[in-house]
Amino acid sequence: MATLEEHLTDAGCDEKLKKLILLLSQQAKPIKNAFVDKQNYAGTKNMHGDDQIELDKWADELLIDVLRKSEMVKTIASEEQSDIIEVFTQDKGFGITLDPLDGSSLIAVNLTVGTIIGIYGDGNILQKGKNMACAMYILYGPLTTLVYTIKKGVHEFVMKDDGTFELLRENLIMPEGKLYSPGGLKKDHTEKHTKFLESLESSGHKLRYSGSFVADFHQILRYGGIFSYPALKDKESGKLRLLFEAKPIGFIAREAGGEISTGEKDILEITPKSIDQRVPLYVGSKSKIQKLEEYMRGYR
Ligand code: P6P
Repeated sequence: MATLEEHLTDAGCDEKLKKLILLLSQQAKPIKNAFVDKQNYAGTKNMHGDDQIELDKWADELLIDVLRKSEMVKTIASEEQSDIIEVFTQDKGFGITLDPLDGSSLIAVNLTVGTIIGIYGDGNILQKGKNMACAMYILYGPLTTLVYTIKKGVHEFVMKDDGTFELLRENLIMPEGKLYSPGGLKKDHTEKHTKFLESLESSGHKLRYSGSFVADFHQILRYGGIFSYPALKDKESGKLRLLFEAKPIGFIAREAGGEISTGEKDILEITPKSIDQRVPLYVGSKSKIQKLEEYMRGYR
């Protein structure tokens, strides 16, 4: 089966972008190897108020370091950093958004977590998600896998012992499906969201929720359905981050025939106002998102 490098070459991927994607993929093995002895809480919080484990910080530093040294990157924003990092040696280059270890608290209970990456060709990470050059994620689960798109389909690879990636599935298309992932506490759900979830249950949808967005999304990508982390009664922007989670995952969802929405509008059309911006988020099968938006817009 094709390697990630062969697949990118066959897809006609821009040489520098290919080099960058491969460089990022090569960090999967060292990050996975660090799982065993870096899972204690570091006693610090990130800008979003999330408690950091040692691995959050270690993976973040590793990725930022290799990106700085790559001489291909102008701008880096990470969920674990409070400010945008301008790589001053570069007057042009790619912009990168990182969620180094989404769902990291689940490592302690041996559940799947992942690295979510967005890549912007002109270095501007504060533009609409639809303009991305690439979105990818690495899942550290029973297998270590990598999913990427450069708007030429969505493709999945599995990591081999030597840390290289081999094609597992090509041109993934999100099925209609019948899974749903209901983020947030029920007591904090708005009435209209509660009624939406009830409609999914009454139409036979099955609940699947792990607490790692990237892992829960991957299940929706493969089996179909809808993931939600909605506006809450006390947090109208919900919990998930526009830059680090919503835009890259939405870019992949769209390319696989799915959609991503705030419930009212397309998240890939939102121009971020700040790097810590949160958005209410529904991502899943196109028809489900379309029905959801009609329902939410018409709700009285
Ligand atoms: P809750 C992980 O911390 C995360 O950012 C997402 O990966 C996940 O979907 C969500 O938060 C889980 O939040 O409130 O269910 O713990």
